[in-house]
Amino acid sequence: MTLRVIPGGRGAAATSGLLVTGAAAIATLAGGLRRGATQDEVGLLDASVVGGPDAPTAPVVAAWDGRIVAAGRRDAVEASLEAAGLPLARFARIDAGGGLVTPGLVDPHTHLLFAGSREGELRLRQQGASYLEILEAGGGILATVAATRAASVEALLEHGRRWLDAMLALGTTTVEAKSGYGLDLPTELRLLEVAHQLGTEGPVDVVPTYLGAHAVGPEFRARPDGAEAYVKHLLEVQLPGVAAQGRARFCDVFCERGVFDADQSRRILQAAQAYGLEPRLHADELVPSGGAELAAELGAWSADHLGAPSPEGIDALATAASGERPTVAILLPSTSWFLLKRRHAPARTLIERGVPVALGTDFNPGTSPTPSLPLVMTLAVLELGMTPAEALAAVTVNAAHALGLAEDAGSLETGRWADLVIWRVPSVDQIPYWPGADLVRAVVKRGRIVVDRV
Ligand code: IZC
Ligand code: ZN
Repeated sequence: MTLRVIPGGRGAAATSGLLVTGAAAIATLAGGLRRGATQDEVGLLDASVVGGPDAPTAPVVAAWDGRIVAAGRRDAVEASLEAAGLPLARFARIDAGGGLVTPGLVDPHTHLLFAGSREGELRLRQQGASYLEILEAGGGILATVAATRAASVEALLEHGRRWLDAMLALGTTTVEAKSGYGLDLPTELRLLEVAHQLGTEGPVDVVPTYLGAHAVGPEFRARPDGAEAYVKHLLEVQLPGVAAQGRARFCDVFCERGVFDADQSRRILQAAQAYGLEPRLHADELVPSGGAELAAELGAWSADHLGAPSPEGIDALATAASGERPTVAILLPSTSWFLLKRRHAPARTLIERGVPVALGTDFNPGTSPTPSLPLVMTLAVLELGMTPAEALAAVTVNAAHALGLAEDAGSLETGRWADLVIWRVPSVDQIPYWPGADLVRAVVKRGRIVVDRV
């Protein structure tokens, strides 16, 4: 059995149909954003109750022109396709081989683009150094900034392709990618342009986010008013440049004690909103910093990390959760794990309070060098106390909502992109159960088979 990641981009999108048959079950994730008790509902179509994967009533998914056109009982789907003027003869078939079928996974928080690596920091942490101490000493984000500024566009593209391929082979079909390793306008623009280009190349969709406020830039750090001077530079130079370039959809800020405080984060995100860049935040990753409160106040698309939110911050997210478009809590357990933390995000409290929870890899060279959402699901189950079904909803429908892609990604419903994973295991519970294993049988992106291990 060989792994094939099949190249090809948007232009090669399917012009006819694909029918996925032979599934043990299909987790459709239909029905919209999950919160509270519904976080645990995956919309399962189960073949075992209708006579097995090859029964005429077994569940199938049909795609046409890159979008889902039907999901349900095979006999009913086939009849509806014919009735809609889509002859079955125009559908290629793919056999799920008794595996589970889910939507393509959505990774809503990555720092995809960087140069270099930071394995030395792991040793420093084992010896007792903290994340912020390493940053203050000129390591951490600043080390990656130096390497990234020196990297060519070609090198960044090559790096991006390498890791997007790795993510795709693990089931991820849509990725958010932050800038933030430039901290000057030319490099931030270069990172956003590369992210955009990678998405255009496909097959993985890439959503670029501007994160100029990832750390105070090296040119400003020696000054007594360094943080304020850098915020002024962000507002007067970087933001107008990023807005004029037009690649970023979102603006993110690392709101954390010792990085940007809540007041600075508010000013940056409000200025970004005025340019049409929508807010999301690194909130309370390490200590309570007012990040969750600010995310709720601004109606941010997401509050990310939440390793140490205040009780008031949780209250604010819970209040926002009853509104029309709640702020999604994007939890990143591979980061707290890699930072040797014993304390993780309060996933159970958030779910019980009705806050929609998503999960991401936080892929980055310092605190989470893993491209694997299935591994993150395992950590969510083992360390955050989430159920496998809650974790699956967190990397599909809720992650898509957190990126403003609810109409396109995250569920197997009519009209969504035909992005799906065929797993080599038959149940949702088995995805987090096999940590680090090779569980993907095939991946379909916009109706095309792009990974095929059959
Ligand atoms: O490079 O350290 N937390 N940003 C905020 C990171 C982690 C990435 C890094
Ligand atoms: Zn991050």
